[in-house]
Amino acid sequence: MSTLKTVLQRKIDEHRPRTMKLLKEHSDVKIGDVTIGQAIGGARGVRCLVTDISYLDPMEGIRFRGMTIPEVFEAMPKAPGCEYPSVESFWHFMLTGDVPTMAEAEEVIEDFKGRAKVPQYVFDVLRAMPKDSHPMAMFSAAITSMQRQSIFAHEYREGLGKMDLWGPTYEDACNLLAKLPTIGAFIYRLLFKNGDIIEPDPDLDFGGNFAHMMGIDRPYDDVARMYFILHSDHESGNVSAHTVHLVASALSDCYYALSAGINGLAGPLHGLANENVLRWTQDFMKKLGDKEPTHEVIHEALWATLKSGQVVPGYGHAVLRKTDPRYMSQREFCLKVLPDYPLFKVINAIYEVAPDVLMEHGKAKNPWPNVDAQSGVIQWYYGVTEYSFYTVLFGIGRAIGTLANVTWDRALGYPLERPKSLTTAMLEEMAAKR
Ligand code: CMX
Repeated sequence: MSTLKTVLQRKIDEHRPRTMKLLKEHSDVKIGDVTIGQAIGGARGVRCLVTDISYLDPMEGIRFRGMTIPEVFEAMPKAPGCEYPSVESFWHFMLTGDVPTMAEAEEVIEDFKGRAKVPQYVFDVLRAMPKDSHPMAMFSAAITSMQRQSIFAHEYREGLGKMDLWGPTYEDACNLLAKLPTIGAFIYRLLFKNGDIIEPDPDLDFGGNFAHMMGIDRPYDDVARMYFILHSDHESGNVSAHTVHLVASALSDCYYALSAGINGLAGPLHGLANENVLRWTQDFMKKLGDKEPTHEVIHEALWATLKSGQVVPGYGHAVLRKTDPRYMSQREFCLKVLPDYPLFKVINAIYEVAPDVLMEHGKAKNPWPNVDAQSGVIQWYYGVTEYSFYTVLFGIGRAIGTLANVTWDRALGYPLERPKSLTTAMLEEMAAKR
């Protein structure tokens, strides 16, 4: 067994009694109430999910396994010449909560290399899809098409016991995750580079190989590592993470569960917002022509969007109540690498104007930018100007967190998710009684 799987086994053995004790001795302890507003309003703030992999504080933002984003980037081992840690080392960290040594990180990198080969039929499926298919539809289809390879589905059919199901889940998660850079880059080059596919380089890590297959030079490998890690997880209630958890709770395997989550990520209120930020900004710049993107014209354009009934993409959040630290992390990257890039200047000017406009508008509970407001400009700078591809990048990252969660869901024997619904008449009756 690999070092990672051995450490994971030990962590699972240590953790199981904690969950069992909570279930057996404290099942009836209340952790919240649910109001009619929450039942109709998308279950905002309802505490009914458990994960130890990440936690989102409304004011502080995300912590992965208890660490802030800067702490993660600082602590994780990095290959010589790289400023960001490998995705593989982060995978080790997300699964176990332990910062891996360089040797442990290297072992996961080698392990992933052995799992990365994408079967030919996946490429055939992608080639058979119409060229105007959205990259997210293609990404989801590619993942679903590989379901036949699920070790979990096979071992479940063979009668593997409930508490052993995490083993094949882990195998599926690693097998699937390791293939995603090749699938993502294939979709990109098939749709946008005349099908001129670049073969993977078996010597490279997850991020390095992705950059290579995209056909983009260094430091895009580091950009890819940063991007995938930043987008990996945002606790469990967001649409993509919750969908993966929900679907996997039916003991659907990682392939079914992740493709379902990818479909949720493709919504404009969720991951697709990063595509829409660039679409909005490019439209704005086109209309602007030679004019300066002054605060006044940005103010006007934002109000035009709001008055047309649309949301300002990249701003607001269901949980966060301050600027997203994932936004800040990417902004710091931009300030260091591309401070004078015109598109960054516009994105920055929007940041200076949009929160006030949204506050004046008076609807959004959080007027501050989220991760999606800042990610596209970095891609654009490195030549990835086809913004319909951006959410695939988000999806590759999101797979890290959601697949780690599904592995733990099976390790702790979490049951089928099945909240209860009520009718409108029942709510009316309850409201009349108060
Ligand atoms: N522009 C305009 N209106 C906004 C807004 C924005 N950026 N953010 C919120 N609002 C509006 C909502 O549409 C809602 O209006 P109605 O009462 O008319 O329905 C009102 O403000 C209250 O919403 P909220 O409680 O502040 O936010 P929600 O939890 O309902 O929604 C989110 C959160 C992210 C969907 C919303 O802020 C939004 O639509 N933002 C723009 C899209 C976006 O950037 N999504 C990406 C989020 C991060 C991610 O998942 O990738």
